[in-house]
Amino acid sequence: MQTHKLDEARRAEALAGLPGWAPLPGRDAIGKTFRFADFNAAFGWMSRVALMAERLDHHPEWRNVYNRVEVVLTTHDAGGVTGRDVELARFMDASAR
Ligand code: HBI
Repeated sequence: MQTHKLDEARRAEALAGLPGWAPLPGRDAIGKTFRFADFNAAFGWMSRVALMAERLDHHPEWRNVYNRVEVVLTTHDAGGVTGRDVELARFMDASAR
């Protein structure tokens, strides 16, 4: 798995396949806001993502307000966005459907 920072072109390529994800101004990170039917659906999804995050040893920064979850992904060890962020973002998208 990729643990080195993606260059500009590779990050753009990865983002093109991740609808709703965008680079965050002022941070070397990507972000997306997920919306669910209610708090129960939001927290259920967060629980599934948390189990995967532990498996991957790669963890999100996130903030939950009722049915909304604001997610920031970056690889602190690499100082930027890596393949690990892309992998977790893909899992988040797939498990939110
Ligand atoms: N999660 N997002 C993210 N970024 C990291 O660099 C990271 C992580 N989870 C665990 C982890 N690194 C470990 O390798 C140690 O640094 C704790």
